[in-house]
Amino acid sequence: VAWCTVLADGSVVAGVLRTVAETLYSTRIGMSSISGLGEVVVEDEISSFFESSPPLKNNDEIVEKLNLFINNYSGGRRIVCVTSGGTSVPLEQRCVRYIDNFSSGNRGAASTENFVKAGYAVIFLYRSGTCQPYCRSLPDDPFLKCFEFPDKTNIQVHASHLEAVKMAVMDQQAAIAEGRLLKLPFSTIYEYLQMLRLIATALKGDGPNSMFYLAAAVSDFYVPWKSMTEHKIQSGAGPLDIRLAQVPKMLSILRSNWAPEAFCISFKLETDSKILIEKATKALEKYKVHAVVANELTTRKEEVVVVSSSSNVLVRRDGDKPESIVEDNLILLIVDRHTTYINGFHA
Ligand code: PAZ
Repeated sequence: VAWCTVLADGSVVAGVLRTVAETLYSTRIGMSSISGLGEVVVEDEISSFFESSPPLKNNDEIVEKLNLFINNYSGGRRIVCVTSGGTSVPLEQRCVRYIDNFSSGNRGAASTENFVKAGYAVIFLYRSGTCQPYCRSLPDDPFLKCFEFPDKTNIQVHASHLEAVKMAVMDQQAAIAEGRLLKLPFSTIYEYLQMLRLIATALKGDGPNSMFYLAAAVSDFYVPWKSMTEHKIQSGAGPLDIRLAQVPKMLSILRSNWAPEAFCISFKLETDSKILIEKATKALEKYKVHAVVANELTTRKEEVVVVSSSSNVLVRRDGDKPESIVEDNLILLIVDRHTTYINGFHA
């Protein structure tokens, strides 16, 4: 996981980075001596993570939306949960500072568009403020750059953005009107994991027709809610030491308990290309997912490798076409694998 700190003052950055390193060390040596890697799934750890999490504020509303969406779209049709963006880790209960995981949300948004095109209903579980489906070709600051005022009583889309705005509005409205897109925002690691569990539980009845496509960048470490200070951390006391606990690996429980029949694709991001495939292969074996999409930070928009038990397939964007994106070919491959999985399931 690529860590970066999003903290208000520089002194905190140093403290947090030191803490991450310390935690890595203590986790490997101490807490998880069973595996030596700190990644053994202990159901107690998972239960205690959820029990100690601040409850989702809009839990009932999310469940209602999910059930409505899934029931509308039942009848053997395919449904995918696409996760997108990075989770944040608050350092204070009344959060002013937090640690963040890098992800623009571009992969998740582009993949969502392609899944809708392929006939899937998509539950888009995304980090608030990250890239949205159908908005990728809009300028970064759409409201300021897309519109103009010919006179004080009138507002219109600037001619240079007319096509992009028209397509974005039309495609998004069509996907929502056809009941093919449900967007659910999260910010923190607590919200993300609780919402993922709600979605998995709601999709259980869809068996092999459902898919998890886990492109979100999820924190490996967090500050347990109960050991977190309530108020803003004060800088007067000098350098900051925070102990980060390891987030229990939910992928195993997703596969074994939450949605055991669903097709499951996870992602592996590395910055060192030399270890990428080895790490992805280990994740494939450990979490028993159906494929791991391996990508390197700087080349992630050009190519990915789909690692599975049968083969490792390099998927590239079509370099001859400027508008081509890697997700066009990636989703074709994933949909094809999902079809094989469903057919094998019913055979
Ligand atoms: O969101 P984005 O388009 O900027 O990047 C996508 C990605 C690199 C976050 C995704 O492809 C990925 O690898 N997610 C999992 C990251 C991880 O190993 O935790």
